[in-house]
Amino acid sequence: MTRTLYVYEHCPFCVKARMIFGFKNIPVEIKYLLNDDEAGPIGMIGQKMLPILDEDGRFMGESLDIIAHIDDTGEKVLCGEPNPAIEDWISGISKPLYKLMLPRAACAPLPEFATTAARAYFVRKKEPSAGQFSLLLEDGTDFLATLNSRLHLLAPLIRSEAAVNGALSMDDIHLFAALHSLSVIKGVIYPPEVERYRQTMVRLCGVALMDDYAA
Ligand SMILES: N[C@@H](CCC(=O)N[C@@H](CS)C(=O)NCC(=O)O)C(=O)O
Repeated sequence: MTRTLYVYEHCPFCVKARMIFGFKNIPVEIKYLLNDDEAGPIGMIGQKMLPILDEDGRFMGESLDIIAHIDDTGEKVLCGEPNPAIEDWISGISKPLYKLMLPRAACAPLPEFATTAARAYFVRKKEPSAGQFSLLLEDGTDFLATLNSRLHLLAPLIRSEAAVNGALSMDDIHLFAALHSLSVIKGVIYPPEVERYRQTMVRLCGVALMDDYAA
């Protein structure tokens, strides 16, 4: 069986799909598409949406479907119970995260933005909902303060650096994807428990953070 996962590096849904392969040590080829490549995804699943898993020419979209499908291959690893407080924490940061992450991702040297046209496509598509990127980049102080204070509330919820609730669960998928998005934002301060969790998750799932591009 040959597996290819089509992704954008900045995309949290793509991060989620990538994580399950790392957790389970299942080989997969990661391919980055340009952000303005509409024909590729539409040709595979009928819409311009990543992630897409290609298994020997059979295509599957939707990150949660991909995760469930791969976790059902061999022994399951996402066996832990979710904690509603983690879901609440993630939804509590979604607005400041979205506003700060998108304009920074758009400036980062990510493979989906390898051409000027691909980067411009992303900006054109996201600005109507997020706001003008140049303005968001100029004044994000309040959003950043909110994120940093929320991170202090996350620290006591982390029961183990290798699994937020003590045993790997969907909460780890959702939480690490949010922390991955946060990693492109300069000035985010991670309490020690959160930092240990981030680094351990990188080792376990094999998905690198964007710290090096933080702006
Ligand atoms: N429900 C989908 C959502 C995936 C999604 O929203 N992907 C975004 C990237 S973060 C996308 O491909 N949007 C189309 C675009 O960027 O043009 C999933 O979980 O897989």
